[in-house]
Amino acid sequence: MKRLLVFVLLFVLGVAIPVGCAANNSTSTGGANGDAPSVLSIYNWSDYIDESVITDFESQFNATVEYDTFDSNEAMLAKIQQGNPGYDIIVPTGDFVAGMIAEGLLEELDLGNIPNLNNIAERFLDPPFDPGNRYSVPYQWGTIGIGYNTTAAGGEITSWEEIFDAKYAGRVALMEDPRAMLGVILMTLGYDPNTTDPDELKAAKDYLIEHKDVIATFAPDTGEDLLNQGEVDIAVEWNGDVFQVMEENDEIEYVIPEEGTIVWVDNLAIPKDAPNKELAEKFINFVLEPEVSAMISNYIKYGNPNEAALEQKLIDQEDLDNPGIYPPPETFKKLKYANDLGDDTQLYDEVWTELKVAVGK
Ligand code: N2P
Repeated sequence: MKRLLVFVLLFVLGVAIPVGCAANNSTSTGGANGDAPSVLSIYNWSDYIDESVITDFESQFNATVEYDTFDSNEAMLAKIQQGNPGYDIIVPTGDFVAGMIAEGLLEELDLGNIPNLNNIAERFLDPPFDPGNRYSVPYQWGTIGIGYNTTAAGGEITSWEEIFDAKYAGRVALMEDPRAMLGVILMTLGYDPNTTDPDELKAAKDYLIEHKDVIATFAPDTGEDLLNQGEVDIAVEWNGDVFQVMEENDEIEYVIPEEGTIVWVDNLAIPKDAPNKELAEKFINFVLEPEVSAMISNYIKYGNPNEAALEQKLIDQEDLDNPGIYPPPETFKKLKYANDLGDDTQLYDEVWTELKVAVGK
C-alpha cells in the first residue's frame, strides 16, 4: 500500500515538474537566464472578478495566480508609491491612471501583445487620462449611487438629499472615498465635482457636518455588506457591489439619484517593476476576450466596455436592461467623471480629513 502511495506521489511530481518548467519557459520575461516564474500577481478591488476567470487563465497559460485586493485607489496608490511589492496587474480608476503615469508608476504596454484591445468600444478607447492607451486598458465601468433598504425607506429614494433626512439617524453608510463622496455632495449643491474652489469644497464639507447624525460610518468598499446585514438602511456604494447583494436580498434597491452622480472607468495596468510583464500582457489580452470580459461583468454586475461582448450578446439581457448598470441617455447626461486634479487633489484630502475629525466616525 505504502509503495503504491510513493509511486503515485512520484508519478504526480514527475508530471507536475515538466509542466511547471514548460510554463516558466513560455512566460519568460526575457531575463538573462530566461527562467522567470510563471506566477502572475494581481492586485484588484474586492468583489471585482469571477474567480473562474482566474482558474481558466491558470490552466490555459500554465500559470499560477496570486491574488490580493484593495478597497480604494488611495490604498493601492500608497502601496505602489512605496515601491511595487511584486504585483504584475493593478486596476486603477481613470483619474488615478493619469496621476500614476505622471509619477512614472506604470509600465508602458506593448499593445502588439494586446490585439484584443480592438474589442473595446470606441468611446472607451484613447481616454483623456491615458491618450493612446499607452499604459492602461478599460476593465469595467460604473457609477456611485444609493443602495437602500426599501422597507426601511418606506418607498423609493430618488435624490441624494433624501438620504440625509433626520429619520435615518445613524443608519447611513457613506463611502470612504474623498473624491467620490465629496463629488456627489458638490453635485447636490449644484457645483462641479472637479472644482478646486475652496469655498465650494467647504460648502460640501459643511453640508456633511450639518447632517452628521445620519452617518453610521465611512465604509471602505463594504457598504453593501452593512446594508445586506441590516446594519444600515442606506449605503452609498459602487453600483455592481449593490447589485451583487441584491441577488440574495429582495429588500435592497439601487438608484442613481436625480442630481446625477460620478461615473468612472477602471483599468488594467502594469505597475512599474512588475516581475512578469509578459504574462501580465497575456492576462490583459485574455480579459479582453469577449467571453471572458462578459463572464466578469455577468458575475460582478458592472458595466462592460467590450463592444464585441455586447455584439455577440454575451452580456446578460437582464443587466443590459438595468438602468442602474446601463443608464439610459437622459440619466447618462447627468453623470460626471472625476478628473485627475494633480496637486489639487490635496484640497480634497485636506477637506476630507477635517470632515472626518468633525464627524468623529
Ligand atoms: C468593487 C469596487 C468597484 C470599483 N468592489 C470602483 N472603482
